[in-house]
Amino acid sequence: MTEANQEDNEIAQDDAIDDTGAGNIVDEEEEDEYVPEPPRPSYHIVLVGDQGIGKSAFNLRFFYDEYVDCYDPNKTDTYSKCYDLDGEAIQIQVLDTLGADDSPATRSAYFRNGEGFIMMFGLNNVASFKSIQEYRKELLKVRESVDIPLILVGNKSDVPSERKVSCDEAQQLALKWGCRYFETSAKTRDNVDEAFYDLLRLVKIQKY
Ligand SMILES: Nc1nc2c(ncn2[C@@H]2O[C@H](COP(=O)(O)OP(=O)(O)O)[C@@H](O)[C@H]2O)c(=O)[nH]1
Ligand SMILES: [Mg+2]
Repeated sequence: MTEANQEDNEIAQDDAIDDTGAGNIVDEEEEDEYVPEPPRPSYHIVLVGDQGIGKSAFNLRFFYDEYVDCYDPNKTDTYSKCYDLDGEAIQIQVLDTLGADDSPATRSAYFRNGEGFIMMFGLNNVASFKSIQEYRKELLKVRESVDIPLILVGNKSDVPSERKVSCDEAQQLALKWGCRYFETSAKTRDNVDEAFYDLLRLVKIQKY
């Protein structure tokens, strides 16, 4: 074989190898390799308060940016979504409760297991403002601690003409509890994200 022929032969062999696509197979295998995502930190939030004050509307506004005027008052459910908290992907789970209609055993269970609590009352509803103070006593009793991430929320700020609990009264209560107070509207979305965000940061500080 001449030198030129030998060179041609080597090139032909290289081409033959390339034609098999062997190199590509290796690449594809590497690309297809399954690398599971690390689990996202999870945050278990509980929405507490009397019926009719807007817990479900508040929750659905946060989760789906929808305002639901007539949500089944007897429905208790857990909602879950991925959320960006200060640049970190986290998984939020929110339990939307029934308030007084939950049995004491059910309430004890979510008070025991929740990591952050939205203590809500209706700004147009004095009874719900009293109830939320009772719910907090119950929560503290179950946990045997006062160091629990929670916020106080007065909902329905979009109807100031119906207001029955003053901002000052609510702020005084928040001061006594050592927590932040938010006036929100599930209807207009006012302060809904701010309230959630604040609570999630409190949970993060305590949990991680
Ligand atoms: N004006 C006004 N109405 C609200 C607001 N949030 C809830 N509602 C209404 O209050 C009623 C009870 O709301 P819902 O979310 O079912 O209360 P829940 O029983 O605490 O879950 C519904 O008719 C809602 O449309 C709000 O921010 N503003
Ligand atoms: Mg509800």
